[in-house]
Amino acid sequence: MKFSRSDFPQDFLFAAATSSYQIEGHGFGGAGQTHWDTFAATPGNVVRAEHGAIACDHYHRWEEDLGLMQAMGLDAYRFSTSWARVMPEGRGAVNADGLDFYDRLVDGMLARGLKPMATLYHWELPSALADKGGWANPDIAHWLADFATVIMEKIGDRVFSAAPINEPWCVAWLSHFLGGHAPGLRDIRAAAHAMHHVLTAHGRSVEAMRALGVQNLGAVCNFEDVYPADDSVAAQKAAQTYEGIYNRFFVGGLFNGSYPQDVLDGLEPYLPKGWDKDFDLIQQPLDWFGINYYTCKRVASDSGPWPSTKEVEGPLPKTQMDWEIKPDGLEHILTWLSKNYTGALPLYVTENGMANPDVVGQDDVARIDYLDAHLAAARRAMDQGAPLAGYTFWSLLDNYEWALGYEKRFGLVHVDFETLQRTPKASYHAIRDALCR
Ligand code: IFM
Repeated sequence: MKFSRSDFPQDFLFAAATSSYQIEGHGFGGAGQTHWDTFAATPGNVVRAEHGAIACDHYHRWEEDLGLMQAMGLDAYRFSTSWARVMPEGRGAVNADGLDFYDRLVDGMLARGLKPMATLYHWELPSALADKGGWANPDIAHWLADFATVIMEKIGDRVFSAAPINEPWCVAWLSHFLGGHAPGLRDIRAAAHAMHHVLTAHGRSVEAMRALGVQNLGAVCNFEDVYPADDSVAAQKAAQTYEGIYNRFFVGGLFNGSYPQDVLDGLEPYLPKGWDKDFDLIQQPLDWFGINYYTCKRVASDSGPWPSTKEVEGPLPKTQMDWEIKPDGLEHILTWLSKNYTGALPLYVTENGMANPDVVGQDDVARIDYLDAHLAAARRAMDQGAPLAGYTFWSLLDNYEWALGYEKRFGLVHVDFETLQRTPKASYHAIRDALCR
């Protein structure tokens, strides 16, 4: 690796991230059914109908996994809490084993010098709440805030930071408009409701956690570096619409107290009644903002109703996900956000990494190069004034990549999904060495 810890300020945090359903093994410990279990059980939704029942069995192997991060020299661990593990029906009864699991996990992090960075919701909605309309139901704001209270009463005194929801675009648009994630809807009204409720749920949960005295609260959104696929006016308009939905809608709500007009042009008729009265709730003061960045997108116009956009393949080298590798997109997103939305608020790269079809013992050059190039881009953004306070590798382990099953390997540590054996890859060793320098 070309980067070293000394390239960054002394208090800059290096972390690795995972999420509950992707690694824990949802079949263990009395967790309730989630919409991902039923989405995966429905033919055609997930590659080979793979699911998270065992995943990496982190539920039983968490000590080994924390040990791997400690040995790498990381400062923090970004993990998520499974709502259905803690509250199997989403509301009401609490599963003591679930709460105890996160209690042990947080103590385990602290004992190993890892700062716990918690995300409340990383996509596995309890089925009982999905039955009630899930993210399309306005009550989800209260349901998530109640879960926030239950889990944070247990671990909130010891977490370094907390954010309610990972990647609102995926929770709302990908899952309710594009149909690619649970609940697999393709419905603009459900999508518009989810786009708004993901932010009201964020606001209520931040409010609930503040009331408990939980410190260092933030939000985490994903961003893509978006370009028109060609020079036409139509492609420019399509790219602007795509970029509005993906990059500007959620930060508009969180930091400006409004949604971008070019998105409202298509979405407003489908938003829930009274949406424009909710911005005081949505705009809770935050202590930091998290950016998940992986790739860029080329967008052309498409026939059919709004948003009339389609993605076009680009020329750059691609990862196993077929995502173009565009490190300066991270520099662009970080500087654009700090100039236009977040100002002096500390920023964290809360996810960045690449999938590669790794085989144990094979070199890991592509991942090392990818990470090095993105860390250099993050450093350049800092030089231009972006107040970046930390960077998080996605992901510690190879894991369940949602609708793409176990095939796409994002880990710094290889997982054999037959034996569950963990084997650190060359990128793991390279980062460990870089963090000592
Ligand atoms: O695996 C996902 C993660 O759950 C959310 N951010 C993107 C990652 C890679 O697709």
